[in-house]
Amino acid sequence: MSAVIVIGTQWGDEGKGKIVDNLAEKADVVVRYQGGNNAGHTVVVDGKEFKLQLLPSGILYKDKTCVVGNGVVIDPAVMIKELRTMQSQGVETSDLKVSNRAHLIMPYHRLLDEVEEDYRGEHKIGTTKRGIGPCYMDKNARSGIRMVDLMDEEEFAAKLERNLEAKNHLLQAVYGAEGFDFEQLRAEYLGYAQVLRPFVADTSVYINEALKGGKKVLFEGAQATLLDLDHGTYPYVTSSHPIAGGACIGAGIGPTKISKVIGVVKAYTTRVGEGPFPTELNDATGDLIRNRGREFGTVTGRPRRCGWLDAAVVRYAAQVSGLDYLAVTRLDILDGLETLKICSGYKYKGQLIGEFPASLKVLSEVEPVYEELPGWTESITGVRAYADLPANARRYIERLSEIVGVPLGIVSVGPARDQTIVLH
Ligand code: 2SA
Ligand code: GDP
Ligand code: MG
Repeated sequence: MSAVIVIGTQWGDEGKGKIVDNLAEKADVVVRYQGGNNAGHTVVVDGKEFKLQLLPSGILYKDKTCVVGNGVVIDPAVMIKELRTMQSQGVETSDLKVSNRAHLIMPYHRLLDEVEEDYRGEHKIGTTKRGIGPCYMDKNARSGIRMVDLMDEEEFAAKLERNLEAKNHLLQAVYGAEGFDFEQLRAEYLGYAQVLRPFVADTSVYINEALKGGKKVLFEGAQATLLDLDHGTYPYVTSSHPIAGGACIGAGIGPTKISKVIGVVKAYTTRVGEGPFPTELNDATGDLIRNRGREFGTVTGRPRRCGWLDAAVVRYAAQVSGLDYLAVTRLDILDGLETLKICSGYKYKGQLIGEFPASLKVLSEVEPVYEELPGWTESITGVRAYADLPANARRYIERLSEIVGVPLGIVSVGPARDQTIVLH
């Protein structure tokens, strides 16, 4: 391994944090490349639960350098709070590098996220309301404020003034909301600048030098394929690029440097927020999975929508990210279910369709084609070798691998570090 990307293959919360934590043991550098504090990664170490939003999961190791890349949008208040929380939990946080090219989430982004969601009414996206979308909008509109600007008092004040004029107008005139005070925001953010200054660096230079020096770099995706701005279920997506290609842009490395791409697959499917979900279960089985799996948003606490494993979704993820192998998580949550279903494809108006539909109208009308497989009765949380998994559990994930056309690499049977079976 020299440069490995870990991505989510479904709608997020597949357990990427746990898999990254597992792989990070052998890495030197762990990099976040997109998203912001809309992400929630829960990692369990020695029975202790750590919840990460902005910091890479590698932070939990003493000897890893963690990088927050240029593709991430940073709410400085959240980053500082997370650093302090980690420190209070005994985590060493000094070896962190934050890209000088990363964009800043401002309080007006958070407020815009709220008022824009309200304005969408029944067409709401179900965002996390952390200001993610409005921040990426400014980035794309070429009016955003970057970390490098925050490090320069004058530059920051000038950019804030210009932005605030436009944002206050938008908030007040269009949404009837209150605006923000320039002086107050300036002082607040300059306070953050002081705390973050030691971490700010040209992280693309750092990562490329690390790779040249033979270091192992792990790229940690947040959200997932079906939430990708281009390849997800648009417009019910996030505003960044969680797919493997996003790592090159969001970290500043060339595609020729990537050695492997790992797709994390939850053994069933979940989604938070709005948008079509063909294998969703609005019944007792869905409730059972939600309750047993404690499927509630890490950031917002929202109940996650639950459904059968959709291998058509994972096959699509393999297509757009070029997956080398699959890391299947949460297989233990399915313990004791008599029968399991895997969706192998979709029918639309009675016809089998090959490609993953771009049209949400089509996707919301497709009929999943299911294969039924027998479940297993025993608990698998104590299993540590692939051969010791019940035959039906193996059959279930091997069938997934067959449909997707990507080999299995890791099977996770619980949240703890040692509840991991490595096949590759
Ligand atoms: P946003 O806030 O603009 O990124 O929301 C746009 C869509 O992206 C979804 N989204 C997520 N889906 C799953 N997990 C996410 N992280 C948190 C978690 C979510 C939480 O780990 O549980 O706590 O609710 C995440 N972040 C964004 C979001 O639901 C919208 O559909
Ligand atoms: P992420 O956003 O992809 O990192 O996933 P989340 O952290 O939001 O959600 C995954 C949850 O599942 C976390 O609470 C993990 O601790 C937990 N988890 C990860 N792998 C397993 C597993 O194999 N079994 C069980 N029971 N829990 C797991
Ligand atoms: Mg999550």
